[in-house]
Amino acid sequence: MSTKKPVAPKSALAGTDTLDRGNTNAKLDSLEKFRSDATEQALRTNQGVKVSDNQNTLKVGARGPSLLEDFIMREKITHFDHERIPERIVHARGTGAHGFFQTYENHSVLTKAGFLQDPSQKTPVFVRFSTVQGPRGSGDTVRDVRGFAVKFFTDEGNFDLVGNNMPVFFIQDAIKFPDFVHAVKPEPHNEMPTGGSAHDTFWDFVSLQPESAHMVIWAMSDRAIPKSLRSMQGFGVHTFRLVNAEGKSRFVKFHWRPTAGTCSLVWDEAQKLAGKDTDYHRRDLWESIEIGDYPEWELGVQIVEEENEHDFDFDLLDPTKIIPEEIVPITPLGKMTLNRNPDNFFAETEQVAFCPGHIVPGIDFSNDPLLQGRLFSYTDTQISRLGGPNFHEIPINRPVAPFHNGQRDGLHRMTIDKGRASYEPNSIDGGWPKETPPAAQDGGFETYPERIDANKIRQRSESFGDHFSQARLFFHSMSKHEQEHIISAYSFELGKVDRLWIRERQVNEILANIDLELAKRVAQNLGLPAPKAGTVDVPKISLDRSPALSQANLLPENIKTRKVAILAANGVDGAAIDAMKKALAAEGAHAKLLGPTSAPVTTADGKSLPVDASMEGLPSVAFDAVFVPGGAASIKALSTDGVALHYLLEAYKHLKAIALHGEAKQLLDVLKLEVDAGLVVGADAKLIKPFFAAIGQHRVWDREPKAKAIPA
Ligand code: HDE
Repeated sequence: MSTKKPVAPKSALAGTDTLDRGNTNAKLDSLEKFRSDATEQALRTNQGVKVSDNQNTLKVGARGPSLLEDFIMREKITHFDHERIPERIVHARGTGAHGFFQTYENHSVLTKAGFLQDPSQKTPVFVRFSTVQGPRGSGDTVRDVRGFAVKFFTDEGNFDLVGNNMPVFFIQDAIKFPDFVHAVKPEPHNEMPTGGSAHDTFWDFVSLQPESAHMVIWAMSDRAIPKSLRSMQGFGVHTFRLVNAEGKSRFVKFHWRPTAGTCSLVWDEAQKLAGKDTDYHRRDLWESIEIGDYPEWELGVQIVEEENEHDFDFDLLDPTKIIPEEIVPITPLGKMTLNRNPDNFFAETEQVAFCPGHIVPGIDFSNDPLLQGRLFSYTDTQISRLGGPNFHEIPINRPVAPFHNGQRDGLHRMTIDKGRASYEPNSIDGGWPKETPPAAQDGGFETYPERIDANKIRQRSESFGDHFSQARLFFHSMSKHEQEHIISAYSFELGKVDRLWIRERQVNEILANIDLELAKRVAQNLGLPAPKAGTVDVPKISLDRSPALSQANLLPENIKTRKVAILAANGVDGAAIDAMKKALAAEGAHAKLLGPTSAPVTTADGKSLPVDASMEGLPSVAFDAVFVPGGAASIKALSTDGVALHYLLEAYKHLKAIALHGEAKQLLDVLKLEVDAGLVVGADAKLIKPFFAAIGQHRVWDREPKAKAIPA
């Protein structure tokens, strides 16, 4: 419930003047003038006519028929009839935020891209995170790949880094994308399932297409159920080029690393959240930004010199492969901070149009055949989604750099071009707008002149032929609990596949080539005979393990942004609540006080404490940890309150840190639980250290075998 009074802006169109866009660029004003605020403004039609009655259609008498003449009602209904646009064919469910990017230092050795030169310059960005499979209204926490698309509004034009939270992809050639998407999308006859890949057509396709093996194991890992959007890594996936002012090109892979660490939900938690809070991820992002807890990511690149292109046991152009960080470490470039929520979901998050082809001088493509196909697809899809070729004029898509060319007209053209010549060369408008020759800095875009001498053929390079060694590397790089989660995920998904031969093919022809033990465990869970050997010779690669792939190694060294539920009933120890809240705030973590109902609770010393919500209103799945303060009467009440007991058991099952203070220790007996590394008991000061240490570990993985016995 908001208690804030709305504040009127200085002028109708100046609503954002006071907002920190993290932007030092005055050119952005051209974009901001599209932002509108109706505070203290009269209700008017789209033609600017003031409306006197917005309640009644124009009628012949109070009980008579309506008149076609009512232009106000017709304008309103006509607009309403067309308020939906086609959702994205993939990545339909998304959420966006504004922010800025700042380079750490001058990277002119690597690239001439202007936004990577001056550490004092803030480049505005708009980011859209998404799931891939589900429609716009689907749940946030389903098992899926997440889109991670960033639009940099640079002074030299827009640069879109349209990536995912996984570093590889399902297919190697763009021509297979419609097949893949048709297979993963809900089945054509009944439009099920919504927001997941646990169905026949997906597993039919991937079991027939071994190049998907590596990406599918990522999708069956914890990476596919991220804890929050701010705790996801991002990857450009393809190999790109960075080109410096001397024209020297290097291959790069882009990486986003969250400062909040990389971690995930547990599966039961993710499934429950999909029902209890469909908006879980977008709410977390929104609320973090509203309270000034700005999510941040470091942008980095893995750099490969041109002459080292062929030094690897995979092809740099193959998007189903990573360059292990142990072989080529990441060079940090700068940091992105998201600090402002959109004003309007539709105008900004829905209408934003990304395209991997939006690049600036100093960045260039590689010949990755998946990337090459994407360069066509994104502009094409906007034409039907956003209704024509002028989508770049929609405020959220407009570059902050000026744009002038001979492109005119078309649906929804907004620019009123004054020139008479919409062609080049011309002598009527003085030859303007003119080309800018490429130059070291600030010149026109020039493609890197890669030499190619080859035949025109439809063929996949033999160097793309190994589909299993990196899937194996991924599995072997996981910690024990991560491997168990992967086994469970394959078993769950394949268990939903009706056709036996698809289950068998995935186990025998894909999993057995990744790892025989993995295949045997999944076979056992599906009641299939265990495979005895793989079906292909998987090449031995230079690395057996890549620790950088395991999320167990990607946690931050703090508990910043973590959320703790405090459970209380009448008679609670108020001082214990204060002490815990203070200690959490000092670490940048957040606490919410929850009672049996939404009514305030009374402390043992008679104070009335307002609660943030009832325990049912904010279930344990919405938190990282639970604290139960003492107070004899409060603990007595909680001991017989089914919702409170379920709260604690569920947090325990989801491997969360739980601290039982003072009399709350009695709950151990009631719940039949034993103290462990994350279930701690004690008095204030003693309790805080182990409790915070457990929160810092994200989840109590050692508890997992025991927690299985707790009913879901
Ligand atoms: Fe996309 N993808 N994609 N994709 N993709 C789209 O463009 C496509 C691929 C990604 O928040 C579409 O505007 C093809 C890889 C993100 O608005 C469409 C191929 C990666 C988003 C499209 C790929 C991505 C999209 C649908 C294979 C990670 C959401 C709506 C050649 C590197 C962007 C739209 C947003 C969206 C095509 C594969 C990431 C149809 C043809 C690989 C994050 O154009």
